[in-house]
Amino acid sequence: MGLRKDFLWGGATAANQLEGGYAEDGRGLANVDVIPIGEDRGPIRNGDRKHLDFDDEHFYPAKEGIDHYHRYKEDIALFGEMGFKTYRLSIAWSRIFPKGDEEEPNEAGLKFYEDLFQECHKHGIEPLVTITHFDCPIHLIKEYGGWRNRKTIDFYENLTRTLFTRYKGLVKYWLTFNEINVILHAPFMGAGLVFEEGENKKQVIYQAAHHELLASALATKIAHEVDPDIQVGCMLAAGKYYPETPNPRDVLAAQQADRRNYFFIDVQSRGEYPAYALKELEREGIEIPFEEGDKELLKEHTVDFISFSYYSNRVASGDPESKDQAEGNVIRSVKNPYLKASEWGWQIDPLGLRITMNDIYDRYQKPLFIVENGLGAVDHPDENGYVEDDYRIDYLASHIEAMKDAVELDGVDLMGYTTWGCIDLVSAGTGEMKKRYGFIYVDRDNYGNGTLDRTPKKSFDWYKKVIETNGKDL
Ligand code: BGP
Repeated sequence: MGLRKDFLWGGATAANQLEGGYAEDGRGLANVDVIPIGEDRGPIRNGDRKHLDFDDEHFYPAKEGIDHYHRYKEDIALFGEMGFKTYRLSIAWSRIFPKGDEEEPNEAGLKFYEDLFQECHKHGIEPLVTITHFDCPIHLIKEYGGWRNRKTIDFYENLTRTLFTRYKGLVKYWLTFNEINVILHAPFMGAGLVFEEGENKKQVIYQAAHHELLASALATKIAHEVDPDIQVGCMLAAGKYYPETPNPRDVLAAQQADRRNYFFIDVQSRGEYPAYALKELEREGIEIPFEEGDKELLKEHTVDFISFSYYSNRVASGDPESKDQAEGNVIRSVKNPYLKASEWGWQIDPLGLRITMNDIYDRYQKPLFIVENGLGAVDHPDENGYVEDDYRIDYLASHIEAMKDAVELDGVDLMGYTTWGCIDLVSAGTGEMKKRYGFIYVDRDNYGNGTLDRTPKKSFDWYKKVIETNGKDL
């Protein structure tokens, strides 16, 4: 009993939130680069405002991130010191194909990740790589409209074939799209979508989603052809919906909200569009641009495992009266009166992790991988830069406890657990540095000031012990 002997403990990051070096070694501009900090962030992320270049009025945190591009060796050494078995990171598409539609890749970009993967292996760390984590070259958006255009599948195919071939033997675990369901809530960030005035957004979103789902299946096919040892996963911003009350109206609302979320994974894992989605889209006059061979591609190349992020479960109400809303990971929902919340209003629900794991495992019966979980908080370093982050330790310990229960008491097959933002990085939601998740403090403020020095926090030693004891000593 207990977690697998080869349980993959580690941490997770995303290229655009930590690398910096946005214009170095031939890298092109991406959607995530041009999402500024401040009040314009929301409308731009949502695709409601066209903003495809830098301007002097804004600060763009992704430009420099935490300078991981130049300091990755130091960072990976610290991960190694904690005993990480895996490190989840993402590729910046525009480092490999600066515009996205070139035939030949940029060697300097390929080399950067090759060196980084080798560095991981030097420390006994297995890379877990997200191919696109909210990342689309700007040129593809300007020229083709991002994922709304079916041609983007060809460019992604070229990207993935290049990656699988080049990194054969170096990377075993791949994820095709980070939080694929985020396309519903932040379509510019999720899929490079910018809306024209008056167009049917839902039509554009589901058309783009169809293209992403095909691209994901195609990548899975190519990965297995290039190297049968590769395992490919999908990635969901998870969080089960509780009905607000036992009123059947609320129960139905929760079921519908769950389905809207699971739709993507239903396709990626079961290989076909679920009946409930086809009915809803038909009712609303949304057309999915199926072409010959699409159904077979989806059916034949389903994912090997299901990965997901978990920050909190959600609440649905069938009552049309508006309710108190809680903030959350991209998605807001009705406030749960039984839960406390983080400084950013995200509700904290460790038991919900067990509930979500059971729900996903019941639904798909494939191995699960928790690839994001953590507490965004303001840290207060002492004069030596040391942070006593007991609040973070408490959060993580209670979630790991619930995760172990799902494995040991409920029988869920779990491959691993990577905490979000294992080193402080830029927040995807707010663009801030002060919202920190890391075991390692980075001296950097919201507007790019600070030495960028790295200092392990109290949680660093705690997590090291957790890994050493395979989750026994919390
Ligand atoms: C997920 C993203 C991450 C990450 C995390 C925390 O949605 O996959 O990129 O940022 O949430 O969110 P935030 O940075 O808004 O606190």
